[in-house]
Amino acid sequence: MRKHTKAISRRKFLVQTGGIVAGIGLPGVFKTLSHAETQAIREQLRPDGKPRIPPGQTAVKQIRDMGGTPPDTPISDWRLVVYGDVAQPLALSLDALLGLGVVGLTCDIHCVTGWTLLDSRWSGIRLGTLIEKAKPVSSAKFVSFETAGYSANIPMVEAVKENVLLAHEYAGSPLPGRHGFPLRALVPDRYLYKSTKWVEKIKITTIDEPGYWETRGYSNSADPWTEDRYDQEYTIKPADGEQQ
Ligand SMILES: Nc1nc2c(c(=O)[nH]1)N[C@H]1C(S)=C(S)[C@@H](COP(=O)(O)O)O[C@H]1N2
Ligand SMILES: [Mo]
Repeated sequence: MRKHTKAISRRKFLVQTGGIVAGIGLPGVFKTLSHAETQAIREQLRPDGKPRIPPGQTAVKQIRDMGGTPPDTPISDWRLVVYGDVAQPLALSLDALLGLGVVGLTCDIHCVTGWTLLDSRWSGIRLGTLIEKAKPVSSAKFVSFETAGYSANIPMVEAVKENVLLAHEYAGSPLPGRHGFPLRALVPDRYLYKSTKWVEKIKITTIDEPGYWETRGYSNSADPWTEDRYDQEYTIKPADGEQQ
């Protein structure tokens, strides 16, 4: 595990974040699949042999709006900036970005608060395509997705996977504002806090830079199949049942 442990008091932590409950997962009523539907899907495996529904997750029928605050950039000024340890920094309009080649993707998504949405439909450009264009230096091993007040980081090996997108459409329509219009990161095989909404900058680095939740007690790796939800070295752990 990484050494980004911060020793802050639980009280300060809760004051800073509004509490994990209100911060990362807004509680609320949401429709889950029926018991029979869930049982059937629990037997399904992905092509890589992992279960469709990762341990500790419940399948839901609809994407949940998990909140967050969009930046106030006017859409006419919007550019996606790619910077950091790259030979070719980029600043692309949405049209220029989409000109790199839009692909569709149907995937399952997993929120650390416990919901999984199966077969969600997205389109966008592959992050790998963009990274290639920016020509990272050979020692660049990490990618951060940044927007005002939020960021998330993933390793380069994950970033270049085929199912990692910068998505501009959800379920056949432009992203709704609350889900990241005009563009969000989509990293289906990590807990969804890695998938920065309203992404404006992609930073490519040689040293890992833990993002918003990664510096507030959540796992840096965020692997749903090992239930890697919390940073084991973090000094403050949420009590059982506190998430949700
Ligand atoms: N900019 C930004 N992106 C964000 C967040 C946020 O608060 N701000 N929340 C993250 C978390 S914790 C989750 S679960 C997903 C939720 O995405 P959704 O609201 O589209 O379901 O967005 C992620 N991306
Ligand atoms: Mo989340």
